[in-house]
Amino acid sequence: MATNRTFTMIKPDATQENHIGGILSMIEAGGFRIVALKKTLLTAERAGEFYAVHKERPFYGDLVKYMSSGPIVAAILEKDNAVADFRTLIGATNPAQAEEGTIRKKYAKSIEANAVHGSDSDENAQIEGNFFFGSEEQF
Ligand code: RTP
Ligand code: MG
Repeated sequence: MATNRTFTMIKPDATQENHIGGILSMIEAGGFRIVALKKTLLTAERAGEFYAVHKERPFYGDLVKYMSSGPIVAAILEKDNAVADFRTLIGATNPAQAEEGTIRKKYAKSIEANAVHGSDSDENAQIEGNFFFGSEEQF
């Protein structure tokens, strides 16, 4: 179920640099409806838990440090084909390869500080959304 939803975070650098509004505007203009939204701070422990799938990757330690370095904005988004369409809207992980018109092309600074997260499957979208939001916070 919930195959029309995805989960995103506006990462610490983009949040710190006042790009929350710009990024949310691109998300809404892209046809996504905001189901849940909050600004919050991940502890290193919580960031490690969120990215546990990447535990064996060489960048895991740096990623956990970066994602807990300042507040993030978490959101659940709704649209037909949400997961795939959102990954198209955000662009490639490495901003050097991100297409014109994508969020990462406009706001990402590096392969790590790449402005936004987007879920990679329907299953993970549901797990990640529920990591941040109770059912009473999703509308
Ligand atoms: P995300 O999960 O944040 O939406 O990004 P993604 O699917 O495009 O990329 P993924 O492979 O899942 O990597 C998760 C995040 O780890 C950081 N990263 N750093 N230093 C590096 O080589 C490297 N590679 C990935 C990025 O912040 C990436 O978004
Ligand atoms: Mg990913």
